Amino acid sequence: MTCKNNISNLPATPPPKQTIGRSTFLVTLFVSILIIGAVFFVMNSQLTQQRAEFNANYASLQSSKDVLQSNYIALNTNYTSLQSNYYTLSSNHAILQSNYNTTQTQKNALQSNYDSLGVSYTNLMSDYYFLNGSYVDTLDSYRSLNESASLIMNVLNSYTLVTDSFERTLDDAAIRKTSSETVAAVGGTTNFWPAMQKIYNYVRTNVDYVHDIEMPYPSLWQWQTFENETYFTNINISTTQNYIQSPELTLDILQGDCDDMAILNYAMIKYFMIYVSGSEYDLYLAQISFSGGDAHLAIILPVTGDRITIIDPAGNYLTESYSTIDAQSTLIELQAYSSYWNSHGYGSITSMSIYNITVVDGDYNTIIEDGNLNQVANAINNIT
Ligand SMILES: [Ca+2]
Repeated sequence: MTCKNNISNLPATPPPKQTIGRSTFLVTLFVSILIIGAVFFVMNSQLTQQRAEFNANYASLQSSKDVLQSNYIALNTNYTSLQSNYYTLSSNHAILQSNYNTTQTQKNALQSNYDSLGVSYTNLMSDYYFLNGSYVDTLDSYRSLNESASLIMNVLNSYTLVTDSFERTLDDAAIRKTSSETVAAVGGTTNFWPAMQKIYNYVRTNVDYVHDIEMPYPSLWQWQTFENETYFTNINISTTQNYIQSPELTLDILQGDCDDMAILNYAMIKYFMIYVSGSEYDLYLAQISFSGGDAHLAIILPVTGDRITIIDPAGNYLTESYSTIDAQSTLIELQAYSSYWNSHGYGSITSMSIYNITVVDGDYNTIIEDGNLNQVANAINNIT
């Protein structure tokens, strides 16, 4: 207002410069407004666009944030689970470590024991080989000793038991040692019956009856079986007044008892059969028991027709007819023989065992064992 008043006071011709300035100002103002408006529009548009982009970015970020949040929760859950598992595994690890340590300690102790046992095993094996060597040597010695003991028992039995003596007294070598006496006894005859008579007479004439001496014999023994071998133990040696002489010894000393005279007579008959006449026949040795308790040995010659000849040089008995050797019916002759002994105070014959010796090796067959007279007669007759 102050200005308007100043202008009205000025000269009528205003300077042109003042009119141009207002229009210009208005135009400028208008243009400015336009420009400002345009700029504002442009800026507003840009702001709107940026805001939309921002909103879009914000939504995207929000979405990403939600995803991350979800992942975070899942990861956290996994983490918690893993943490729990870790604690469990850690606990198990501690237990296993403890067990491992304990086991390791035990393993070390066992290893120590194993090493110690290994040393003991080596020492024991060494001892075992040594002892086994000693055992084998000892067993060999014991086996040898047992064989010697068995041999000694067999030898003693061969001197005291009639049947055990046959391999020593009546094998081929034993009977051939009677050759000169047999040949001398039979006096050149090869006739069987006269030869039997002459041999009997020779023994009767030349051999004196004497009682046996006492001999040791294995009266009792035990045995054990070890590794399929039998070992004698606890052998008890007793003595008995019985001694089975070889024919050679009886001819040498010209004395003996019933078994020595019967065995010599048997050997001489067998020598005659085999080496003089050339015809060998069966010939038995009879072991006899009397009711009075004594025992005896005699020869029985089986003859065809169920007959026998009893040859008993010690008993002074020969089966005869008219004072000449002969054969008689088996049972009748056995009964006569039993009566003969009964009449001499020995009692009747209660049992007889009959043996047929194989001269080749001294082995023998048992015709009958401990039979009475009837059984013995039947056994002999069944063979002849
Ligand atoms: Ca004798």
